[in-house]
Amino acid sequence: MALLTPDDLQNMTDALVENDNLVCTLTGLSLDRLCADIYKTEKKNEKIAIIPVTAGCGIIGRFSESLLFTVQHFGMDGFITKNTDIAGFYEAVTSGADIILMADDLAFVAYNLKSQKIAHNQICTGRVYAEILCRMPTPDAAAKEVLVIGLGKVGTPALETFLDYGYSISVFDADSRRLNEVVGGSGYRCPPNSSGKIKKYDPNAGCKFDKIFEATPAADTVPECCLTNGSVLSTPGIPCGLSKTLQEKYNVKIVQEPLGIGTLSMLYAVF
Ligand code: NAI
Ligand code: PYL
Ligand code: MG
Repeated sequence: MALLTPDDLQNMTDALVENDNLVCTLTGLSLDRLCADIYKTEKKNEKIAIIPVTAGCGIIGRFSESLLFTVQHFGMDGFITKNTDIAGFYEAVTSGADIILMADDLAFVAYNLKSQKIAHNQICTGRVYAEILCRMPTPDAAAKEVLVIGLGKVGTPALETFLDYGYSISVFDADSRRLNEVVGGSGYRCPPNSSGKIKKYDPNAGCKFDKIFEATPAADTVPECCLTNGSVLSTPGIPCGLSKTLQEKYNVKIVQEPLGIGTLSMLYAVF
C-alpha cells in the first residue's frame, strides 16, 4: 500500500471542507448525510479513540491529528491516546472509547468495541468515492457510464458499487494481468457476478466520460481522450491522476482528499 506522507496531509483540513461543499453541490448531500445514507446508520455520541501506531514505517506526521480533525469536524467526540500501540489500546478501552481508529502500513481500521463491527479503509474509501459519482443526477438513465482507472484494493470495491447501481463500466489498469482478471470476472477480489458487465477501456474508441473514478498511486493516469467539458473525477488516488493543464482545459470537477472522506465512510460503516 502507498503510504501517506506529512506533506500529503498538509492542506487536509481545507481540502475536507472544500470537498464537503463540492460533494453537496454534485449530489445534494453533505458527506455526513451521504455516509449515513450509504450505510443506513447514524452517530449516537460515540467516543472515538485514535491510537498512533509505531509498527512498520512508524508514525506519520499529521496522521492522527488529521483523523481527530475529521472526527471533530463532523461533530463527533474524539481523542488521540497519549500512549501508542498496545498501551494506547489499553488506554482507549479504559478511557471509555466506543470506537477505535488505528493504522499500520497494511491496514487502517475502525473497530466498534460495543457492536464489534469493523471497517477497512480501502473498502470504505472505494465505496464512498464511487457512491459520490453514482448519486450525481444522470440526465439520461441509459447513459450510466463510468471509467475506472486502477483496479487495486480501493478500485475493486468501487467496481462493486458501480455494478450495484447498474453502470456500464470501462476499466484500465497498468497491470495487464489484473486488468484481464477483472474483465474476465475471475481472480483475487473480483466483484461477484461481474462477468460481461465490465469492459476494457479502449483509448482509440473515442469514448468520452462524464464520470471517472481513479485509484492509483501514479500521476497522469487520466488520458485527455477520455475527457469532456465538465467531466467529474472522483479520486482517492494520491497524487492526483489528472494534470492541472487538463483539469483547466476541460473544466473538470475533482473530488479528492487524502484521508478524511474515507475515514468518515469507515465510521458510518461501524456506527
Ligand atoms: P493498490 O496497489 O492495491 O492498487 C493500485 C492499482 O493501480 C494497481 O492495480 C496498479 O496496477 C494500478 N496502477 C499503478 N500505476 C498505474 C498507472 N500508471 N495507470 C493505471 N493503473 C496503475 O493500491 P490501493 O490501496 O488501491 O490505493 C490506490 C491509491 O489510493 C493509492 O494512491 C493510495 O495511497 C490511495 N488511497 C487514498 C485514500 C484516501 O482516503 N484518499 C485511502 C486509501 C488509499
Ligand atoms: C490510510 C492511508 C491512505 C493511503 N495510504 C494509507 C496509509 O498511509 N497507511 C499507513 C498509515 C500508518 C499510520 C501510522 C500512524 O501514524 O499511526 N502507523
Ligand atoms: Mg493517482
